[in-house]
Amino acid sequence: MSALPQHDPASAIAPPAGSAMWRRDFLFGTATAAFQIEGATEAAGRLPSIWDTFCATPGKVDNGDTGEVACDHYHRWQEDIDHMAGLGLGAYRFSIAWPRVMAADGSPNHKGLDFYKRLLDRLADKHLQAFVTLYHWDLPQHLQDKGGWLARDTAYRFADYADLMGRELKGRVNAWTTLNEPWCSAYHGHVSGAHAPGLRDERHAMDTMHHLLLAHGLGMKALRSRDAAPVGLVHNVNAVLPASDSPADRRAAELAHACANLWVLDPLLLGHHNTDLEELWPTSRPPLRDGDMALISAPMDYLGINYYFRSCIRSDGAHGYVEAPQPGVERTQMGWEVYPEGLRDLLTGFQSRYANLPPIYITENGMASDDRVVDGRVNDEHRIRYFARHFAAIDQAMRAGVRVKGYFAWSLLDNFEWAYGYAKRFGLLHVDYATQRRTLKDSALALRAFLARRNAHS
Ligand code: IFM
Repeated sequence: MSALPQHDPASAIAPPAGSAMWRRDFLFGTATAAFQIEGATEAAGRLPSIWDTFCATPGKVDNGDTGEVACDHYHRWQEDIDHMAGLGLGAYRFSIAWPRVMAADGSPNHKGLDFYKRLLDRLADKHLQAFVTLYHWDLPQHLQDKGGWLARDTAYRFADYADLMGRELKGRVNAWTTLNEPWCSAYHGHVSGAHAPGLRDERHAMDTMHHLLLAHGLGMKALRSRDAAPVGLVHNVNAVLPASDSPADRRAAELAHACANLWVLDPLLLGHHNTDLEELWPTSRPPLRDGDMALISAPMDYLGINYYFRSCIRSDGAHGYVEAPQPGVERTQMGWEVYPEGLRDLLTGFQSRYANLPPIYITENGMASDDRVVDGRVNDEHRIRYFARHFAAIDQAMRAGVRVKGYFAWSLLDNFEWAYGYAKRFGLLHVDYATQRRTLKDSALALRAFLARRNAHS
């Protein structure tokens, strides 16, 4: 059994008094992704994904970790949903594994689909809204073998998948997300090579992003033809600070902002690609065809924002930028700076830049730390402070007029943190990977106490 923290846990984590986040119609949830938690990578006809291949390639993932077992959520999903309900959460954001639900010929894999149908039905029983992401990076390997996101055809295969999900899961989903963090798929998957499929070439940048965004547009259209639930996309945003006041560093920071934030948001919300990127990647141009931009910029019902950190940026002396080490700032286990005000500033900045900014959900925010169970308890007061400070920043953005409708903590469980394997722990629940035992961290207990107080007040 986990003990409650000594201090008043609800007050320690709560948003400021009077915040709209105290109202019951502001949604609180947690988020996960299929490959990071499910395990059972060979169950019931699941096909290999690019992340299975990447994990099997020596040197790609720390410690040689794989997704084969992960948090064994494929078998423990009922217990995991019970935990969420016990915390008093109102929603769960998770992703469907494309290789689990669709055969290589495009036909449905009903055994795989049944897993998600059961999950969705239990979420509804427990009054948890389901925010369902179609693509959180686990592209079927057979599509990678035909070019992956470098091939325009993959966008059409994604539309087929979206159409199938809309047909099969119609009426069970509260909100659809086409893509999670296309920035990471394009940049880490195809430019830096840190993520699957591990390609490293800046000439891939605009091709992959354009095809991903096209997949979003086509997928959103397909979903809307099948189901009435709102549809959006989730983008990871970063705050950027110039390392100095010099014109070169300030320009470098502008380019970093264009790359991190506007590369995805301008096409979606302005209907054109951001031209600063031509300075950054002179050899990469989007493979635009007639009609693409109308699909890509079709109005979304909401925008999902994932926020974790700020980067300090200086010029690299040429046309690019590099991160400048900034000593003395608070950092998480990932080495990411804790800077909640960055979220507020980005949200208010987007509100000014985009006249058509849709309502926003914070679809991920959280921190990794080296959490341990001691006498049945996980003391993660740092995470409680982290959440409280980000709630305050979101509240300030809302008071400045940004429409934020909900917040999803990353993550429900400690899980497979991609190229870092299992060493980085982001969960509200600690996972002992040897036994699969879940332990509520103090942050989970504090969130539970706050939600109980909120429910009692409203
Ligand atoms: O674990 C990831 C998640 O899959 C996508 N957003 C960032 C998280 C932390 O790195």
